[in-house]
Amino acid sequence: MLMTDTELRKIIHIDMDCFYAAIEARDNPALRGKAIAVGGSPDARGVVATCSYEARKFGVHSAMPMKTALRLCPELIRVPPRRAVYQAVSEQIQTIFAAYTDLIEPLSLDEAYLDVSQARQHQGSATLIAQEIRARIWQEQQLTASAGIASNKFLAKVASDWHKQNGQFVIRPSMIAEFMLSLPVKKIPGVGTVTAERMRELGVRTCADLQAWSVDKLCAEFGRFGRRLYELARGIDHRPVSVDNSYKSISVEDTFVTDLPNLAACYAELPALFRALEQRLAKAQASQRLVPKSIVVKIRFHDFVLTTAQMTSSLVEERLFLPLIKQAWERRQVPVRLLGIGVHFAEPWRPEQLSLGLE
Ligand code: DCP
Ligand code: MG
Repeated sequence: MLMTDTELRKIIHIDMDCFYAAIEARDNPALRGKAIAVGGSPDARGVVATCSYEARKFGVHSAMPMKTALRLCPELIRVPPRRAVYQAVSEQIQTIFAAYTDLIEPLSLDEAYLDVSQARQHQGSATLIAQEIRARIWQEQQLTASAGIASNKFLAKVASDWHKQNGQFVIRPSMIAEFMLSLPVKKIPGVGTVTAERMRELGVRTCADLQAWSVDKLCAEFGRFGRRLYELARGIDHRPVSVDNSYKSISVEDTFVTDLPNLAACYAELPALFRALEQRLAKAQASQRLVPKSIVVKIRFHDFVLTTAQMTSSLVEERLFLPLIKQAWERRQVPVRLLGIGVHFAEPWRPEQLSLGLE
């Protein structure tokens, strides 16, 4: 049988349940069954990296300021992150995956796509392979994972969320057409809050609603993303499981027709640059989780001398670039012909993750 038809692929998406929080509860029995949040201190404007399901009931969620989390859930127990431990667990889990396939695409420390189309175990049954992987994660790490199984990455990821936690769900090719009808558009990668809201205004809530639109109409409304939306709304996704498609960094820059004479002029260019950077980030983040590691400013002075300034940061905020611009400009204090800003990302499955500043 020819395996060139992408519909025949077998993709598993594995996602650990409450990853950091589950590890903390595993290692400290006193935390089990409690509302806990892993993250930085509320006094240091820390944020929640993740929290237990008990805490989620109170509305606590990832990326929320710890202060807000404690207000919503006064009994919340805060646990500082232990990144080296999470990294080590992640590496252990990767070795389990590697027993089944070489085609592994990690999305973060706790999440990966596996293409098991060629796997030999269990007569190639992706369902049984996923079950065994989850059982081995439990045996070796006493942690639970959820899995989604489908013929492409989009559906596998949707499926892994379906029976969370400690569950798995298969979307068979014969189920796709019906499954898509009721799927909310928010589940489509690349459809964020803003696009979903715009779709809602246009009367589109589910993929069935979107299916009623022609390619032309989709492109007229959503630009180049329209073509992809046409496919995704039908559960079609040809993206391969790629072993390393990670963004190392994203940056934007502008060369000015007239040189920027001073620091204030450089500051004045920041809002436009930052908007462009945000757009690039949003696009990239539609396909993978990117964890910012540091932010950087690049300045080329009128005489073409280049300088950069960077700092460790897991946040990408406009105001954070101001001191970097200052630092870079003050080295020469002459007019500027090019100004750029950017973000470097941690590679979640490599040791650099250890330097990730969550606090
Ligand atoms: N993480 C983080 N900051 C975020 C989101 C996540 O540091 N804004 C970290 C902590 C999580 C881990 O990444 O434990 C995995 O993220 P998930 O989104 O998969 O969340 P969980 O695994 O915690 O929960 P779930 O059971 O919903 O997968
Ligand atoms: Mg997870």
